[in-house]
Amino acid sequence: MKEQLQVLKAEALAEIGNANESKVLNEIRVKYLGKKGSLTAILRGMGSLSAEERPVIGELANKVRQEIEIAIDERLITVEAAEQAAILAKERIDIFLPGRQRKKGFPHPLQLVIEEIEEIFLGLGFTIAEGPEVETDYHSFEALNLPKNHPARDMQDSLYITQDIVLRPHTSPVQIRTMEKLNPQPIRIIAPGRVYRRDALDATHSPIFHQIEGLVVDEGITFGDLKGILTIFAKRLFGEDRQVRFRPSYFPFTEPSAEVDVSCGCNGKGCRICKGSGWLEILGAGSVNPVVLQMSKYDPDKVSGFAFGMGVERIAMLKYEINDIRVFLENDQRFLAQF
Ligand code: FA5
Repeated sequence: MKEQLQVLKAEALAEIGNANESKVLNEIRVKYLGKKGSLTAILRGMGSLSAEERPVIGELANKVRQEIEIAIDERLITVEAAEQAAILAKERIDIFLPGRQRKKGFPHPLQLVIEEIEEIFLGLGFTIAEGPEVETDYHSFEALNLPKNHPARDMQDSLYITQDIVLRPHTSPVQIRTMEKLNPQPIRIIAPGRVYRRDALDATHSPIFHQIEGLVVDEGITFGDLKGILTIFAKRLFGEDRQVRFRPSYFPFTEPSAEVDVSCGCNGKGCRICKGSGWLEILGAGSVNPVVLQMSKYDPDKVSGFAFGMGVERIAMLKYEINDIRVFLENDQRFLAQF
């Protein structure tokens, strides 16, 4: 039995010496010292020993157990240190590696144009108003002097939700909502927002686009005020050197009505953008029709006003010389990143 113990010790120490992984050392511990291990198996045979031999073998067995345990623990220190070093080497952070660049976001060109126009009008004493995109027929048409069956309703081929509810085809209903809210106070607002029409998508039309409405109501407001404000606006937006011209037009909610053009950047030479005319159309406008004032309970004998409405996409196209409205909807990063 003594010999068996010596052989077991020699085998165990040799295995420990060869082990290079902590996992293997733990397996060796179980193999020799565990409940079902070889040392335990030898000790089970002690019953057959004489009373004198038993304590001698018992002591030897304990010593062998201790020596194997110490050898495993010592070897573990070296092996675990090597394992730790290997992990650190593998996970080392290279602080000189250049970082990954995150792409910065940027505002949409339409947003930039809306903000620029808002800034100009805020500087002229206007405030910003809003209205719903899902509107009543009354606010979209009737109160703007476009009764049911009025031929001018064809001007905006609209998207109806029910007979009386419509996706607003222009921002003009905000005129009515503002008059209802502020009556009888004077008004000086602009109202930017999204509008919807049954127009097919092509280079210059979109079924969803943006307008900016304007409305001024006060005592003694004249067509001259309208010309003054819109001339200042056009020059601030396109450049002081530009000319502004007012052409007679028709809108049921304004009387008289005008369409406003700004001279093209080609200086009348005629180019692709103005299609050779030297002028760019930028908005519709006019003195508020007294019928409209009256319907919203402003007294046309006491106050008068002017209103205007412009298409944001068309203005952005003129400003940035873009010849296809669809690029605003496509979200191509290469296009959007230019602004
Ligand atoms: C109107 O919508 C009037 N409400 C404007 C107005 C307001 C006049 C206040 C007088 C007083 P119009 O239908 O012309 O007008 O549209 C105004 C602008 O919207 C046009 O000049 C154009 O720039 C733009 N627009 C019209 N249809 C489209 C479309 N399908 N896609 C992009 N822009 C459009």
